[in-house]
Amino acid sequence: MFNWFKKDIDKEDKENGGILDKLKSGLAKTRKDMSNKIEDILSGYKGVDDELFDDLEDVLVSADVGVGPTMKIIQGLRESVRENRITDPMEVKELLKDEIKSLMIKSVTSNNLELEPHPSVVLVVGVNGVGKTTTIGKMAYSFKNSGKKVLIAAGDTFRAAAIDQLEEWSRRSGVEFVAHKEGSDPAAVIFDGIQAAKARKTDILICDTAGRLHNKSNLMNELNKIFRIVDREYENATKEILLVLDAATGQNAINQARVFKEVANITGVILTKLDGTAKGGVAIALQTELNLPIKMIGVGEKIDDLQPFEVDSFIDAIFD
Ligand SMILES: Nc1nc2c(ncn2[C@@H]2O[C@H](COP(=O)(O)OP(=O)(O)O)[C@@H](O)[C@H]2O)c(=O)[nH]1
Ligand SMILES: [Mg+2]
Repeated sequence: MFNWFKKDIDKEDKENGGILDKLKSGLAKTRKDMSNKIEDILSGYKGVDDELFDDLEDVLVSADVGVGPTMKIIQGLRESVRENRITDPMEVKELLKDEIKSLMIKSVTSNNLELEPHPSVVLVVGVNGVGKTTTIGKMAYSFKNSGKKVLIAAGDTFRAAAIDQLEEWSRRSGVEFVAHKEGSDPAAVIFDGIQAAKARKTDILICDTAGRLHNKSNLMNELNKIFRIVDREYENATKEILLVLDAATGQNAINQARVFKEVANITGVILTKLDGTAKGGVAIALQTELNLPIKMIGVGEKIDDLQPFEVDSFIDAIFD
């Protein structure tokens, strides 16, 4: 498994306030919403009955967990309450957390980025404004800090500003950068990125892409050209196709994921902007309803505000 951080996630990192602390503060809005509502419900009941389950169901659905996953979670919860002979409503919360965790874990094979063996190529896709370029900057920084040789390719050639923005991130993260002029063919940029990666013995090539999602066939055409180049020119590279989604868009993020999943073999999701939203529950829907592994999460705009996704710590952070 690729060692994402130099430090263990559980170990306190005093300099930046600790990874778990940052996760908790990044998820504060979701926690406030989800956890408070659940506690209000549980404290309002004297026993565990059907009405309590219905109320919990409403909270999950309103937190963008999705109707399908919510049904499964509540069904599982009912069974485990029965099996464990739980009569105190306050004990239901831990069981609910366990249900969500186990459903998430069994819905995907792994939440780890698969970047080895090197060389590897990471294609970053998603609609405009979700945080692709920012996330690439954060990833580049993180990979570089773990000792990797990284190169980024500016495959969003639609606006000059997008190329400049990525160049700025490459400067900040201290990694190399390949770009063409505004308006040039994105596939040609990726081609050059691959040649440069080979020549420079790069471990990880990260490619930005344009996010103009006019319609499905347009999206398919743009991505296909890039996929063909990568397959032809970098056949043996380990590949990740990461879909970036803005958590704040809730159901919209789910819809975008459906479209991209139909078009491309998405290997993972990066869920951004969790710090500004109470809709963190979309992570549960993405992973359990669409079987898309969340691989990383964005919890702020700074260069170190990107974390590997881990079911246990994520669910603990939104419930405790
Ligand atoms: N608060 C917050 N803002 C983010 C995060 N990720 C990206 N952004 C902001 O989202 C905006 C759009 O990001 P950008 O990378 O340009 O999106 P792109 O169009 O997909 O490349 C920028 O203002 C970023 O600073 C995050 O995790 N948290
Ligand atoms: Mg961009």
